[in-house]
Amino acid sequence: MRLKSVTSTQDVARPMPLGSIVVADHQTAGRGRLDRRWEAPAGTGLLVSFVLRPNPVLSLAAGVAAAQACGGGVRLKWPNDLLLNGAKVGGILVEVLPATAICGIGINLTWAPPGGAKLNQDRDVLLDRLRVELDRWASADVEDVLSIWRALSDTLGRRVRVDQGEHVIEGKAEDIGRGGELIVDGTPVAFGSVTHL
Ligand code: BT5
Repeated sequence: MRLKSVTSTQDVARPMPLGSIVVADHQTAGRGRLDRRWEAPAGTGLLVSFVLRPNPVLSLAAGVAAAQACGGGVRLKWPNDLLLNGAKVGGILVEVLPATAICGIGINLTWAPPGGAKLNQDRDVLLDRLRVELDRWASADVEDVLSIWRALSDTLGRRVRVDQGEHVIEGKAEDIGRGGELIVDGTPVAFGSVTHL
């Protein structure tokens, strides 16, 4: 389904059946995680939500799919950012419902906020590639998702700060665990905002 303006493609996709795809030119209330905003002037980015089967590593699988679809050196920052030359070019938001998971992907094409990056690719060509990659990675074996995620990661091997609100964890990002958690100095970290130090 292609729409001009919506609150969020996530809201439109929510009641839809498995396999549905919602694309919009503009969102009046595009969102990130934790009530953060996803900003994009009309027609400047790919804003899409896919209705998929719930899967514990869906957010990582979607990151892998998006990085593969974008090509050209796009890398992954844990847990859900797409980076181009170290700057954020896109993000993933997975919202889990009882029977489905709504996987939202936003990628900057012709505009980026200050400090962000843009991809300068055609939206429909990118969307076609993304559908193919997401089909593949959303149903792939967990170990395959993790191993390609590791290869595409810009986070592993670096010193990081993970801000969890109440706690801040600093250390070396050593690996990613089977549930998608980041292993920092031997300790699994399940959530938080990461700064690469
Ligand atoms: C994300 O959240 O990165 C997930 C973004 C998902 C957006 C898609 S668009 C289609 C679907 N419909 C929606 O409503 N959402 C999804 P998070 O990690 O919380 O990052 C949000 C933060 O990224 C913001 O607080 C800003 O600092 C920054 N940001 C906002 N817009 C950006 C943009 N266009 N490019 C780069 N950074 C941005």
